[in-house]
Amino acid sequence: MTGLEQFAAPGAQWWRSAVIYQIYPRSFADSTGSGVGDLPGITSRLAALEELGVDAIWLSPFMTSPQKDAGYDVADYRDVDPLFGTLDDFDAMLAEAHARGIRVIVDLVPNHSSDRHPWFQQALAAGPGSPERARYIFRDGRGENGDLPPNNWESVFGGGMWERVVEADGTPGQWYLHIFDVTQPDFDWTNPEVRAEFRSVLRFWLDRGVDGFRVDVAHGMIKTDGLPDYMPPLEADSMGGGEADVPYWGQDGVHDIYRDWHRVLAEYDGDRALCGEAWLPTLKQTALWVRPDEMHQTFNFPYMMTAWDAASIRDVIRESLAEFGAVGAPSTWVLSNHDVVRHATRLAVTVENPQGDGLGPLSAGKPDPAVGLSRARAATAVMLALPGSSYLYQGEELGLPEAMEIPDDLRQDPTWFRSQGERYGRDGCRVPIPWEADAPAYGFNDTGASWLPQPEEWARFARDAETADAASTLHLYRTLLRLRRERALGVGSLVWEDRGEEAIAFRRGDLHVVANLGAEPIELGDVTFLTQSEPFEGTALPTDTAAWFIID
Ligand code: TEU
Repeated sequence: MTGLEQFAAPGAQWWRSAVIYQIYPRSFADSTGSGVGDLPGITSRLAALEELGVDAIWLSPFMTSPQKDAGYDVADYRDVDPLFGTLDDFDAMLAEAHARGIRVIVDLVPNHSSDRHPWFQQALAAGPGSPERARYIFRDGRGENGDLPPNNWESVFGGGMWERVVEADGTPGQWYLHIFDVTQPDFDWTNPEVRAEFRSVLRFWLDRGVDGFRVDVAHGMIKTDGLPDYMPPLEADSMGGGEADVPYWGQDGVHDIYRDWHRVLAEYDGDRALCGEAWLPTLKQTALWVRPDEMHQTFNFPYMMTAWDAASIRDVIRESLAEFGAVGAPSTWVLSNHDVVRHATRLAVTVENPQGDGLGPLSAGKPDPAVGLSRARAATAVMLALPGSSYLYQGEELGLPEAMEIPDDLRQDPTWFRSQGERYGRDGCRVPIPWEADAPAYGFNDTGASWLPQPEEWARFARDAETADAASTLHLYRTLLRLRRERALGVGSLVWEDRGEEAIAFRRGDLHVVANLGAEPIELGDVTFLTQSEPFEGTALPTDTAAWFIID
């Protein structure tokens, strides 16, 4: 038995086939009217997700944080930030989700903490050579007076990866490493104390009943010994795509950490799962994160980053099934998240747009929104027919595009600030989502406040408007998810079919799936449609359209 056939038992290990919906708490639903979403807001809107038909939700961080990187800078791993509510609110949300048959995954950020974390404050106070400093990566500077950074690494958000501190006596002192913002110091994961602390954090949330963790920067926690100089090649993107050996990405040492965590989760009932956020250049490398004793899932970023081109998409699907299958793991699939341009926009951008650059008022290559939306709907119709687990990002079920016209003075992403406005960053995919066409803030709250401005034309994407429209993106998602469940498409294998160079075509049992990425219609013959990504007459599949059908 090879590949995915072995996972044929429905219900076993839910994460192998689950559709997992990413909630970005600050932009989902706001119960207080502050302009930032919160946990009670999520609880109040869970019915909509049950109706949509997802198996689980993943919540981006809601733990105590100064919010310098939208919560990916955690100051207390065991509490809820007052912005989002309380631990009681979390427990209530979890109970309500479970009552509706929805599992809950929380985001764990172990690569770095906030500089407001007590450990980092203690490290600053304790001084060079102390056990407190040894929890982070402090080094003396280079040069005569130590005023040059310890090496030449560059932060993912722009600028250098080191910050010099002022010692307790007021003199310029050591430097600390931060892969991301200066407020996000990296932990030293070779320190057993750090390992023990995170085992305890895992248990804290497992004891509360969470079903698993999405692990942030799961490729970054171990750095090459000696921290050697390294400069990314110019053509590389910010997450290390295309680079072979980067001293802070994908180091072998990370795997021990996940083996350790695997054992912690295995002590708990109910198939708790780890999903890694590991940006790696190849699928072969990515699959190392999900060997049988490590994580359960890892994001398929090569799939997400594949251009709208039939041959490339067929290849990445084939390779994903082969590489993940070879280590006994399900493939995952994802088209959008809070770090990338929404796929209803991205798939029609007409120039190169490196991940993390985002799109803003002055960007080149802005897409035709109608083309983007058709491609996005077709892409999702392909994705939800694939065996394995799929991730959805809040708002994509409404067909939301990237918000491309956010004024400069309202931007929030540290990428924008650290690159001096050269990269717009990720705010455009993080705008609060619309619920009601005619309500303040489109029903995000009842005051109209919103931490990022909502585009004026978003009324037509509101959930209530789409509920009333049988041809809406929301109805398409509901139908795809219902059929996927009825036909147990999350498990099993696929058989490729030939519908020409410009098509993605495969069969799942008697269900046929075809997407047309070419300029000419594709004649499908005598078929009965189960669903079409875009309604069309007759049996010729139009450009940028996908269909699920049975052959008569
Ligand atoms: O992202 C990790 C990561 O390497 C990238 O996605 C990166 O943030 C992006 O490419 C910048 O252009 C995770 C989180 O998903 C992201 O939101 C956080 O900012 C980051 O970690 C730091 O915690």
